Formats: sequence, C-alpha cells, structure tokens
Amino acid sequence: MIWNETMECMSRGDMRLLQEIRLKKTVEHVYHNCEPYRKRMQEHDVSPDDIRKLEDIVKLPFTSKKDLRDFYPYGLLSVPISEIVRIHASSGTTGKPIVIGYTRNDLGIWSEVGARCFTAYGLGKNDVIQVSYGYGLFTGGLGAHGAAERIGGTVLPTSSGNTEKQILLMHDLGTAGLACTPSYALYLADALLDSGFPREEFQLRVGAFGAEPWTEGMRKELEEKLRIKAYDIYGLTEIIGPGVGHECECQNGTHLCEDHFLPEIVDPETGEPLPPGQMGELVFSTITKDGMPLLRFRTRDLTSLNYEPCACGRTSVRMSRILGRCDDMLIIRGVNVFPSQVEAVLCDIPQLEPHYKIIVDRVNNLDTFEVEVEVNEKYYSDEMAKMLELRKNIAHRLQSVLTIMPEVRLVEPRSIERSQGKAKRVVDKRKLV
Ligand code: DLL
Repeated sequence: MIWNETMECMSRGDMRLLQEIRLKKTVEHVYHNCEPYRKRMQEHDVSPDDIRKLEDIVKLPFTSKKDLRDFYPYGLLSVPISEIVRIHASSGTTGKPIVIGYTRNDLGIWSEVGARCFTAYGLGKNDVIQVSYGYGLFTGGLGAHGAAERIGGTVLPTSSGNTEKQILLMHDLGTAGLACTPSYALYLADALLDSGFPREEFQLRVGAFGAEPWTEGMRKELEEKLRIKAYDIYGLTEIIGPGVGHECECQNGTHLCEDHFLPEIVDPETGEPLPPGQMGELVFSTITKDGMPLLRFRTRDLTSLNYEPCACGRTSVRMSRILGRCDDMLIIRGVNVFPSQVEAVLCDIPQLEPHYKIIVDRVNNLDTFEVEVEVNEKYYSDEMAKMLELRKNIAHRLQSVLTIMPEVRLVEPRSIERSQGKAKRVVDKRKLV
C-alpha cells in the first residue's frame, strides 16, 4: 500500500524539478531568516541567486553537529520562537544536547512521512500499533506516535521498558504493529516466548525497527522468532526524527522521502560528491521545513544510494543499510552516546583520573554498557562505603548527561593500560549477527 502515490511514485524528472523549487525556497528562507546561515553563505561567497539547479547545491557550505552545538539552543531557528510548537533533542558530542525546534507545519510533514512508512509496512486504520520507542526528548516515541495516528491506527503508547507489561498488552489488546529498536525487539521476542501465551493468540504482523544499525541476520531472527515481517525505519533528530526513510514490502533498500529531505552522498574525508551506488557519507538538506531547516547536514552515516525504480512501484531513491558511522558515536539501547560526553563527566569529578574505558556488549539481545575508571591515589581506599558512594555518584552524573545509566567499575590507580599512540577507550564487543 502507498500513502502518497503522487509523491512516492513521481517520475524522476518531476522529482528533480520539485526538489529544485523547494531547495531554492529553503535557501531563500534561511538566508533571510537565520543569521548564522546568511553569514556562512556570505563567507562562501554564495547567495540564494546562485542556487538555480540541483547541481548548484555543492556551492552551499555543509552543516554539522558542531554548528548545532555552537548555535545552541535557538541560534539556527529560521522562525521566531513563537512559531515553535515542539522541541526534541539528541546527544551532542559533549554535555550539551542538540536541540531541534518544530513548527506546526514541520510536525505535519513529520506525521506525513511517518504515515508513508507505516502504510508501506501494510498497517492501516484497523490496526493497533504499539510504540515501544522511548517517549520524551528522543524522537522515536512521539515520532512513531504521530505516524500511527495519522494513518488512523489505534496507538498504544507504551514507551520502552516494562517488558512483561508490553507483552501482556500486546497479547490482550491485539497489537498488529510493533515500533521499537531492533535490539529491544529481540529482547521482547524472547520475553514473548517465555510468557507462556501461545503465539496464535497474538495479532502481531509487522515490526518498524530502527534508531540503530541492524543486519539481515537480525531481520531473519526477528521474523522467525516473532513470526512477523520486520521493516527498517530510518531517521535522525536533526532532520526530523523517524520517517526520513522506510522499507517497503520488497525489503530491498530504504526509500527516502526525498520530496522533503534531499539526499547526497559525499566522501567523508574530502566532502566531494560521490556518484550513485558508491558508499560514502549521507548528507541531507531539508527542503520543506520552516522551523529549523538544515542545508547539507553531514549525518556521519555511511551508506549508498540507488535511483533504480523499485518493484513496489515507488520511484523514490533507496539507501542501503547503514554500514556504520564515520565518527565515534555509539548507539547503546537506541541512545546516542559520544565517548567525549563520558570523558567530560569523568574529568569533572576530582576523585578520578582521566583514564577510563567504555565497554559495550550485547547479552541476551540487550546492550550492556560499562564504564571503567581509575580512582586517584589520594582518594583510593579499601573503605567499601566510600567507594560505593563514589560509584553511585558517577553513575548518576553519567545518566543525567547520557540518559542511560552505565555500570560503573572503579579500578586502582594506574591499572588501565596506557597506550603509546591513540588511546583505545572504547571496547565494543557487540557483534551484529
Ligand atoms: O534514532 C530517530 C529514529 C527513531 C529513527 C526511531 C528510527 C526509529 P537520533 O537519536 O538523532 O534519531 O539518532 C540518529 O541513529 O544518524 C543513525 O546513525 C542511527 N539510525 C537511526 N535509524 C537507523 C536505522 C533517531 N534504521 C542516528 N538503521 C542516525 C541504522 C539508524 N541506523
């Protein structure tokens, strides 16, 4: 099923024209309404008049997470704050989050692209859709929620966690669509098997899984264990949230909603554009948003684009699975974590040495997250209560910045291996099967 045939099945020529018109309009909008963009464009000697064809996009400077941090919190808004009706946020590379403002129109675009996703998965108004992405500043919960409401589905806003209750509600209320991270879905799959409810008593048909990288192996496992079709949903806070792209019944690439988000692939080192099919860094320009449009935003996600029409009838470009990132961001239980955020917190605690390790693993399909840190000589003691108190304090401080709590291990001074070259502080033992 296709939600918006006009947009999703438009000829490539018409799509280019539409993108061109929308890109020009957005460039005008940010130039006249957002000072940092205007300044940056002037520095690059480019004005809105220079953007006539799609190819001219390369004249525009890139935007990065750093810009969002430098102009935190509202500097990159292109409308007065009175027009902003919602704020979401995701991790920045340091303690401060990246903040995105949405106008009412932006929220409408978001639910529209979300509706395209859920419709492509075969969900509709007769379906109960359980949203087990976290609600709050993270875009997963409210994003999937808006999409499910837009198609007229019955939303079950369970948020993440409380697994037993998730299974009970899934069973009793007849959930047909489950939206959560693929790793949480694997966890739920085991919980479902353990619940004692016979599988036939569930109505579950479809999963909308994203917010972290996953593989064909994980898809197979999820589809077998849950007896569903497992579909990819892609998105990022800076651009809008979940719904930037989605799979269709062919499960052969993630269709991007390119009438709203114009994609490019560039060489992550040089920033030079790469031809279709080549692997590189995904870059997006939002071409319809009002509140905080971003031009040429470097996602740091590695993928490639395929412009061939799809057997489902859609003509929209498809991206291959996200292969990884070209920065050091970790995604732990769906939450973005930068090692630099951990470091900033640890360095702020006087009882600690700046020697630490971040250890991530996956046990029973759930990510584990451990921070090992050296206590300084003056403070290190075998007084248990003192060490426990310190450990608790560190865990809470990390949680308040990262939103997830690591297991903290305090170790003796000078016990973490020193490196000769670049310190290897992150040990990611997860194997994406
Ligand atoms: O994760 C938005 C989202 C929520 C997408 C729910 C899908 C479902 P952020 O927290 O800003 O936003 O994280 C964005 O997560 O740049 C990718 O690295 C990664 N990511 C998101 N979706 C996928 C996916 C949300 N389907 C970052 N496959 C992105 C692989 C994904 N990685």
